[in-house]
Amino acid sequence: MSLGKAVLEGDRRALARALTLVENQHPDAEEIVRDIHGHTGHAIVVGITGAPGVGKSTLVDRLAGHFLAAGRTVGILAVDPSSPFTGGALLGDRIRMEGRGSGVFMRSIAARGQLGGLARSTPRAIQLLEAAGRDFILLETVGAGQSEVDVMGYADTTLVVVAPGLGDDVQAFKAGILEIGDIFVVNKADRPGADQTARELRQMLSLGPRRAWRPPVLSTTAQTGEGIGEIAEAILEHKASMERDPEVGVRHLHEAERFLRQAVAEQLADAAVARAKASGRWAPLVEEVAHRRKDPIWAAREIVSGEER
Ligand SMILES: Nc1nc2c(ncn2[C@@H]2O[C@H](COP(=O)(O)OP(=O)(O)OP(=O)(O)O)[C@@H](O)[C@H]2O)c(=O)[nH]1
Ligand SMILES: [Mg+2]
Repeated sequence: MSLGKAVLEGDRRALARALTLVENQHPDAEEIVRDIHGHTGHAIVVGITGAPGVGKSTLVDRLAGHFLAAGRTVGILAVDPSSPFTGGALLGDRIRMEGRGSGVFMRSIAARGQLGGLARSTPRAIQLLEAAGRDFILLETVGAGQSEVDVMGYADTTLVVVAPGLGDDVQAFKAGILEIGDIFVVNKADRPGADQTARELRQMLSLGPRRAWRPPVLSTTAQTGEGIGEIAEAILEHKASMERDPEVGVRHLHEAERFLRQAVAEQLADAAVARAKASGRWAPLVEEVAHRRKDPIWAAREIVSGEER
């Protein structure tokens, strides 16, 4: 039986193997994704982002527990843009999550050093979890950099989590996080200053563009589970609101176009780089760019055209 088929039948070990192939960008991954593609697109993908230590994993764990109790299945992806440095923390996360039993499938995926690696592997990992029959997919990423914003582009609903005392985070909010949030969560509501942080957030949001969906600011104490039900409700309300939105069809087309464009770019890039390596031009060009003898854009032209300049 093919790995894709086994994933569709809910085989957890097959799912784990397929995710590893996707993460490593193994050539076989393409075939698996092709086999399962028709069985994807039904799950609710929830992105959870925010600065380190605000309580994202605790919140994810509680949300998973909430959905499980409602008889739904959950897949969790911890997306780590800088894995070589935080592998230890993720391992701790994983152990914590596995306490939830078989209704939850938890997995972390790392960048593996390749540029754009996460942009490639994240949507495929989501598809695998969908094919494996997960109703909700929770996607945790750290921070507020461009790669996190990109990863959150794959979520239907994005939760931006903050903790009392915005402080340095205000800077992060300028970096586009305010725009991507569909639901704002002030976690650690048991700590002093939580109400003020919520007020500050609401004020910042009121300055933003008017959208059909007004992102709510909700408070939680993830450690005790306080406020988790409201978050789950807001996620479902956001989904319903998106479905009522007449623009949704257009957005799906845009999304499909973005995926297709990305897949074309990847395939062209892979072919051009392979050709340059085969002809022995790749390593010298890398060297020339490294020593600033050649501009990367010109070096890329040479690789794409196959002609020496
Ligand atoms: N007081 C308080 N502490 C909390 C709450 N939620 C989480 N914490 C604690 O905050 C710390 C960080 O929680 P995590 O869930 O690991 O935070 P995170 O955002 O996933 O962290 P990174 O993945 O490392 O960015 C842990 O010690 C939690 O126990 C809360 O509601 N109140
Ligand atoms: Mg975490």
